[in-house]
Amino acid sequence: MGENTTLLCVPLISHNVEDMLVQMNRAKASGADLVEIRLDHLEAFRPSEDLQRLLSDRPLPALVTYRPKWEGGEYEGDDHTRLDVLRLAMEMGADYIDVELQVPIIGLVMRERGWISRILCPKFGGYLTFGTLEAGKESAPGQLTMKELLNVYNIRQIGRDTKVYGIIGNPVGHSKGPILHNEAFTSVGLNAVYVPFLVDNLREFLHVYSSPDFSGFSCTIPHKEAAVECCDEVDPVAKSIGAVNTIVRRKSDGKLVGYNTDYQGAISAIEDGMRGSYGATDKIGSPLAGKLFVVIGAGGAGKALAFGAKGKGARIVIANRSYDRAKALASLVGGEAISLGDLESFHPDEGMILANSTSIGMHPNIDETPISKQALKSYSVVFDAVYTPKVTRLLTEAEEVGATVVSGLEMFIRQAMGQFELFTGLRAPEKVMREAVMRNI
Ligand code: NAP
Ligand code: DHK
Repeated sequence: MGENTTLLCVPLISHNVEDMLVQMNRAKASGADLVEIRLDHLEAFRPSEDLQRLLSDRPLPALVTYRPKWEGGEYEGDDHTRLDVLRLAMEMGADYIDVELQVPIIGLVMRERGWISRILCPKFGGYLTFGTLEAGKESAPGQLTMKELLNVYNIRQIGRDTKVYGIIGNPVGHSKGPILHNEAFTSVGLNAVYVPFLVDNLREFLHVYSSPDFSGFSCTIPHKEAAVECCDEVDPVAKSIGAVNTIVRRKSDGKLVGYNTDYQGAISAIEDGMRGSYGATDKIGSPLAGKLFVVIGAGGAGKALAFGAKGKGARIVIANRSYDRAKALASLVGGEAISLGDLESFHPDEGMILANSTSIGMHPNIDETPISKQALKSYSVVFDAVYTPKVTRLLTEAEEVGATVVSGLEMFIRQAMGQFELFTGLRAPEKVMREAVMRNI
């Protein structure tokens, strides 16, 4: 991948000169190209003395900014004084000064929606992007840290011909996708980057980002169902599930093709869990065949699990908070619908399989669980799609009553491996992807 010329700038927002000088050295050590000295954050600022101390022997080139309140800064004085100070900074050797209306234009968008402007800056010839020394040290909302820019997004390697992939959702900041896919791209030497797209309207997003450079997307809540309608073609299984979590821009004709890798991820994880080990090789027939497979939830993940288990010959029961959705999904897979309340007394078989596909128990509500420990005794295998925390209360209690448990993390890794192969046509680097997730979960 080619190098780029975009500069990495660490914003310094200390309230005194001593701390600003300490942060300047930390910025140098972090790999930054320059620092932004935000004079408007300094308390008891003495222009001549303080600029002298800040600019002499500085370890990095300095952009001097004196941001007024009316532009989101802290300075409340008159503008003539402010501009005089910036002139003084120039005379004292500042490498750059920031004047609100002056070129070069440094086009950056604020907050989570603007993350892509800060990461993809080098791809579009951006002059500069900001990276903070740590979270909480931002000089404007939406700034990423130097570590994220360098180590997660490999920003030094992004160039004009870098292909862009990403996760589309709302919210999207929690996703581990950028960590996992960017490490995978790097490990196979692909000139590509995977970024978070905070999106409200999927159809509008796909219309705006219609360039072939935007090569593929993961879809999460709340866009999986809408994605079925937004793709030019949809894989038959994804169409029957009614949920797309992977969109690929076909190289030959630019068409958007939708797939669902959630169901493969979840079902293969459960099968291997039942065979006693992940990645089991004796894949002769499915251990799900003939079993009673109870799905809690009827959303995107629930549909994937129900259709996936059905395809393996299991008998399906859907339990859901909204009973009408349980009935609709059950009828699609030739199964039975029950209410959440029915779960507690539902044990027509021994050795049943339970799969939670609701967000119950997901961080921060980690004390919640969709079913009592007593009722869990009727299940031999329990899967939880929730993977934050890695071991939910449901899985903890299932293990305590002797069930085999399968984590949503295993589903997440496997659905991502399927996506990687659809994105790139290459075999997924499983070891790299597993280690990347385990380091960051
Ligand atoms: P979704 O389409 O919004 O479906 C959410 C489901 O959860 C619906 O059936 C909903 O019931 C039910 N639900 C939500 N809050 C509930 C509550 N407080 N009490 C009872 N039921 C509740 O979401 P999704 O895409 O299927 O994702 C669901 C969960 O699976 C999320 O936690 C997501 O993180 C996880 N997931 C994990 C992976 C993975 O790779 N491990 C992949 C996909 C999803 P109603 O129908 O009544 O609204
Ligand atoms: C979560 C899902 O539900 C998957 O279907 C997506 C996304 C990835 C995530 O990165 O959190 O493929």
